[in-house]
Amino acid sequence: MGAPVAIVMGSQSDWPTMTKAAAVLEELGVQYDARIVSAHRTPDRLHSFGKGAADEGFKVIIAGAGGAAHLPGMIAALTHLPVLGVPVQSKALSGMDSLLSIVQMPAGVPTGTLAIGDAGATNAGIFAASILALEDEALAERLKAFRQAQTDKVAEKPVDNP
Ligand code: RP5
Repeated sequence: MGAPVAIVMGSQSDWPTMTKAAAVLEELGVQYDARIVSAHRTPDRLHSFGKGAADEGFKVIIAGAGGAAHLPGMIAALTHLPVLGVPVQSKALSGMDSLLSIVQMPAGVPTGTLAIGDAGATNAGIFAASILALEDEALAERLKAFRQAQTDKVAEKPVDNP
């Protein structure tokens, strides 16, 4: 069986952000396939990816793009699979452009929208894992352990030089 998660991004320049989604999926033992699919520079690749994603065996798609970030919404228009959009932090407008491009989808074509930048990419990975965990008990256990370990790392009192 192929990877259940596709991580797609508009440009090579998005990878330093999107690698955060990949890293957390690796930590949770979830396979992914990472690809560059540009809504504007490779529209034919976008169309064939979106149309073929379910047949390829993907269950969840994480899509990250910056600036005029049409990639997540266009993929959502082409597939019934859940699409999690990551607004990549742009240079000119700090990712506000990316965020607004992804979040304001018309009714009927939902795109889950995460935070701008690294936190959004990490959370997209965790979110994808929690969707898959609905039907994967072992993954659900790994996810619970991951969350518990995160909780356990938070000290009750602050120190001067952590
Ligand atoms: C978007 O334009 C990409 O998702 C990227 O965030 C941004 C800039 O792309 P490059 O000019 O760095 O390739 O399509």
